[in-house]
Amino acid sequence: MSKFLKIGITCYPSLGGSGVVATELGKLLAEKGHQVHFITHSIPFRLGTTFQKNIFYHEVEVNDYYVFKYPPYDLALATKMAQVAKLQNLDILHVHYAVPHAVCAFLAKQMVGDQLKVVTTLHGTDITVLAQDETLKDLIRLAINESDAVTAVSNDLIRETRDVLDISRDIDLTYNFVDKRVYYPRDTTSLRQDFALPDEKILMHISNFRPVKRVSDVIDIFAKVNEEIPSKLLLVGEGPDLPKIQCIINELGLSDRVHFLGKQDEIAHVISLADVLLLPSSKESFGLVALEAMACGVPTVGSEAGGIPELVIHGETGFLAPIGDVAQMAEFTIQLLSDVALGERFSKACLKRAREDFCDTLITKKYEEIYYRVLGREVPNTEYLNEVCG
Ligand code: GMT
Repeated sequence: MSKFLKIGITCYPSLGGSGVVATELGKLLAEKGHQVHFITHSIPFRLGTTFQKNIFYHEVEVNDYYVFKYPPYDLALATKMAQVAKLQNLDILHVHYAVPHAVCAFLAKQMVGDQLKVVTTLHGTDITVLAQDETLKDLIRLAINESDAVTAVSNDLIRETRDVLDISRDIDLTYNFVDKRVYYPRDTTSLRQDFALPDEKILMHISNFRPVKRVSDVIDIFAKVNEEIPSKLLLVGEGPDLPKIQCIINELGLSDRVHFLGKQDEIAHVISLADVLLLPSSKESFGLVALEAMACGVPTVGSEAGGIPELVIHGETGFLAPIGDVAQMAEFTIQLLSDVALGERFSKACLKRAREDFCDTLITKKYEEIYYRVLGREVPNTEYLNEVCG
């Protein structure tokens, strides 16, 4: 029997950290020799379009026959999962985000048989928002209970899954990770002068500008910091709250101090420009962007929401305050920006923590161990599973 596995991956291909993590995981698994089949409605944006060894893409096409008021995407996905699983002899179907992916995987398994093992990774709002909705709750509970393994991206999300769905099954902890070959401090000497004067600091916020991100808190924090320390704010990303945020910035007379960068692909370059990342979310199961910043040596000032405290160590790699406490977050930011030695210490601690505790090699290995476990197979004792981080 081959030590390498055939793994199907379904995720949201075009948005969010869950799609990023799923795609990066698929790429790393393929590099290690596993065969990876992405089953999605479009090519995951982090995958690129050039041919990559061991990576395959299967597009979900939806039948929009005229009798349907809503084209049945979920059924098309479940059928495609089953077809790919049978045709390619998949060992594992790894689905990211419970709705609808874990439910579709459950259906696919009914069509294929128990030899196909389903691993579900919970990412955040699939539990903290959708599982609170009575129209979805029982379905999500079923999909989670019927998965062969369930993982979640923080201990806080594991706790909330158990509480909200009243389930007791094992859930593995699989933190988010970043590719260390991509996320490291970049030289921004020439780029920095496009955004800030030499004596100005750069604060940054990166998100999908949804209400849970509390972007208006970002502006309040920035306004307070800028009164004490000349600074610029770089806003990266787009989303429904962006127009409202633009109005607030204009009303506060801060428009000449804020740059809107829109969506950016080369996040490691962009994030390396920052002296501090602001993440004041009301919900955040992990906060991938804070890890991306950490891996580039940039500390985070943010809220204590969800899994953020598992990632950002208060007083070591950033500062955290209760959700909505913008005065405290501004004070912490001022402290960090005005004390050069403290900033350097935090930056070093960030690099060390990202490398040692959220290493791509380590987390990929953890997922592989889960795959072999649900298949009832020994983890192959080969060097490729024993690489060390650091
Ligand atoms: O849940 C969402 O709002 C979207 C989701 C996503 O697809 O990016 O974000 C969640 O998953 C990320 C990857 O695991 C986490 O880093 C984010 O913290 C989490 N977002 C929330 O919990 C709000």
